[in-house]
Amino acid sequence: MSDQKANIGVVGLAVMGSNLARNLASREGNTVAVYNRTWARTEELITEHPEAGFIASESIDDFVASLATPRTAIIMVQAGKGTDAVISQLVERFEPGDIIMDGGNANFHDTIRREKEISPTGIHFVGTGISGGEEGALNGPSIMPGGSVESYKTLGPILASIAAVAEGEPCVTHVGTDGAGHFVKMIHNGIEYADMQLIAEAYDLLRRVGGLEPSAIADVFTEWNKGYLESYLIEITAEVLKQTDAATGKPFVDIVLDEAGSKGTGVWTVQNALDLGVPVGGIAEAVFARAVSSKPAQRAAVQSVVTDRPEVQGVDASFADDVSKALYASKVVAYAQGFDAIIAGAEKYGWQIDKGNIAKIWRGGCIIRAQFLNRIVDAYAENANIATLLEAPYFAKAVAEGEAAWRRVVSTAALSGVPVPGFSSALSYFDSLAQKRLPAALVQGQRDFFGAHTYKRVDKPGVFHTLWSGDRTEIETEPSTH
Ligand code: NBP
Repeated sequence: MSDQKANIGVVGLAVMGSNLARNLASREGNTVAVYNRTWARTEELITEHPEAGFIASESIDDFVASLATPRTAIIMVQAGKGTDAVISQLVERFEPGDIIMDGGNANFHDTIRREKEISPTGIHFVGTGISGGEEGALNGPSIMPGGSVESYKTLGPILASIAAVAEGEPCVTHVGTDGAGHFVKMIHNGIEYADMQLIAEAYDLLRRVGGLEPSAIADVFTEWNKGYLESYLIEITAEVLKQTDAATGKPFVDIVLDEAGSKGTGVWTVQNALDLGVPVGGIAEAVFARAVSSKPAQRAAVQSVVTDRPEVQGVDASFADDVSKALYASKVVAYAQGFDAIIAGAEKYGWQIDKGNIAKIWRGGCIIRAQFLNRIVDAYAENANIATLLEAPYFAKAVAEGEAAWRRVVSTAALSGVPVPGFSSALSYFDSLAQKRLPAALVQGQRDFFGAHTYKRVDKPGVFHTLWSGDRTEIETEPSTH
């Protein structure tokens, strides 16, 4: 082993780790140590990329010895047990002041637990969300580090050197302490689910109701990508729709089995939002839409009994424009809900999260990168304490201008039998917030009737119960605890 020491190390050299290691090595001033449990992977990386000048080790001891102190190592291994195994190997060998960063897709609850376990040793543990897939890892991801403020002093400049750059700014910020980075990455993925589902619904409407072929829809999306809907997801959707299957000559989208998979971060978002009591219907509908698509037996069963489908409604040339407005308004709702979840998570777990900075670091490198995020940056810069993004003047105006189109699209879809769970749940959410009175009053009455759950009145303070099984008079009482 040479005497040269590395300022940063990477453990785990599958696709993400090796790309991140190459990205690090390509930046001025970095010397990168690499280690993988199975040597063959390390050997392949150093053979294929001699230009990176990696310091490679076959053993974890040599890897640790190859790091300059204070040591900084990034773990990029399979989330869960693999991460725990590598952490304990490093903790055994590291010293107070050293930094262990987990850049995998950890559940933020695990990150909080790990940080708690490691912090008494004086070693900094930094859970970091990294978005952008393998391409991002190599050329510049969006990076969401948690952990201590102190560790960010060392890690920040290193991460800034490899992050994507959007409008001159690196897409990295210290999100908050312990699990904040992985939490925000989770919400990012949840929003990504919603965004993808809404775009898929727009495609379905343009095809079934608008009567356009996939190649023509690709042109519509390419056009949309020049305006307010500009985003990476719209751009790649046009590319997918343009694709022709070489084997059959059919549009690619027609030869793909229509059962969408998921890796779980969307589910985590919804589970945690439920725990936090935050309505994230747009994200939940996107997760459920994938689940519905992956139920072939139920789909076939219903198709066998429902043979008479509604007639598709006639639409005019303005339909595509209506769909673009409905898509935009629904997208505003999905992002508003995602940021609500961030605010609620920050409150529950004690994180100081700058919402504008989160929108900023999503502008490059990650899957939801879009011009749109600048409007969120502006909204929080104008007033960081808005109750919802739907209140921000820019979004309020955009939604108001698209509202009639949004309603036309959702009603046309319903009458035509085209499922639009994303569009319609977003509209219902908007209407729920916009409506002065909600039928929640009746729900409270029902709860009080069967469970004495009590209710409050609109005209005076206090908590009340009606003696439903008695003489139905009202009594003032304590709030129900059951
Ligand atoms: P994988 O998630 O496929 O994991 C493979 C790596 O984990 C290999 O280096 C493997 O070593 C190592 N590993 C395992 Br498995 N168990 C281990 C253990 N007990 N001890 C030590 N090493 C172990 O790799 P990946 O697809 O490159 O992803 C790495 C991380 O990045 C994951 O957490 C993943 O969820 C995340 N990820 C993020 C994105 C994104 O867009 N942000 C995309 C893809 C993945 P071996 O070679 O010896 O088997």
